[in-house]
Amino acid sequence: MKIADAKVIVCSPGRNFVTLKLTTEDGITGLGDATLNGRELAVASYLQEHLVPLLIGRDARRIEETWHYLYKGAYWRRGPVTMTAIAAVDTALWDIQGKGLGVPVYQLLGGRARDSVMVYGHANGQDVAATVEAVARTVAAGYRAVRAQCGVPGLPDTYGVGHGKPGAIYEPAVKGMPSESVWSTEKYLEVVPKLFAKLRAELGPDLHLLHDVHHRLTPIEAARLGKELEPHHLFWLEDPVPAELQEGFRLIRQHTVTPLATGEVFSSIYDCQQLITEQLIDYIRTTVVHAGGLTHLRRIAHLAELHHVRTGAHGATDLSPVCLAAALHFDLSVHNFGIQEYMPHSAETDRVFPHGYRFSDGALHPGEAPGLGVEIDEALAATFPYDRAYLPTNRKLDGTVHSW
Ligand code: CS2
Ligand code: MG
Repeated sequence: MKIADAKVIVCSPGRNFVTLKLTTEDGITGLGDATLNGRELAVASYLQEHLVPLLIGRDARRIEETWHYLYKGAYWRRGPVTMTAIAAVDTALWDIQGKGLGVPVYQLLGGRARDSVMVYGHANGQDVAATVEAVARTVAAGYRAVRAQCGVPGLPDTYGVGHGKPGAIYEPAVKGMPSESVWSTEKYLEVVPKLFAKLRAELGPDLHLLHDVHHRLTPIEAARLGKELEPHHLFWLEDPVPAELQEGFRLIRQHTVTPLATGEVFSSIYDCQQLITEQLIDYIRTTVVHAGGLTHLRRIAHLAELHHVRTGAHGATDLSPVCLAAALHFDLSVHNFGIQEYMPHSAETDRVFPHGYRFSDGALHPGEAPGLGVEIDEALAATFPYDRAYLPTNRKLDGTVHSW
């Protein structure tokens, strides 16, 4: 079953997505997400210029061999651009394999390890009271797990909350350039424990509560936050510190039993090897599109399983429905699944990527269609051309550049 065609599709139905579409000589198509938010065209060009010529004529069924051919064959290993491009090829090959055999991809990955995939939704508000209301609304919509982010008094905007204008969370002052946020660790650390005390008191003990620090603290600051949140029993505290220094998590661990999650920006098992083997985290957030596809993500999950670490794949809206579908097949089949992030895509995005996954009762199911269960409407995609956009940048109150 040879690959006859490989097409890189860039579209922007509300935000930019890069999709790889492979077609075999007998007409089976497979899709892979290749979206790297804010750096999309680097991956599109890596695929178009460097991988497409290698794919034509290859046997689409040799998924493991192709992964190593692209990884080792590049000589230059790892990195988000390379690993996102490899992920796209790998995901598309799993899709083709499933369609060729007439089964959903999760059946190829060992079958169902559970009935459905518990997801967490997002809720945010300008202040504590508004955030508590937003979480209650999310629970009323059926979620059993909710990530809560709250505005910080004294700061004009905050990660996950923005300025309060719906649909314009990160709208830049100059179109096509990055927006700028302002940060104060002191002000942030004042409000977050108050938010979770209120959420627990109002919403009871059963709801899973999560929070994303978005890489902004130092280990000792994160340890203080983790300790102060202990009475409120978080499901996890996410990205408390930037994780390039994996051993930095040791210090947080020494001080708190609040569960820790990290890994959405990691591109390979080597970014989290120490975090996993030393049991410095509880959840690994690597996902299909940025960590080398289903083939590599399963390797990470298997290492994590040996060390009591569960999965909690990234699922923000900058990961396309192709990635979400693939993530659901992974989540359904891997033994040490923890939770899946879920932010519904915009109506335009859902129209461009018709899919079979469905939300009900706080969980998603990938559906029973052969392959991944997601397609792309290329004619519709072509009506949404690429539109350059950056992620925001962040500065402390004195102007020092900080992690966003
Ligand atoms: C976030 C993301 O969903 C999350 O946990 O950290 O929203 C992240 O900021 C974006 O995916 C970046 O592209
Ligand atoms: Mg995050």
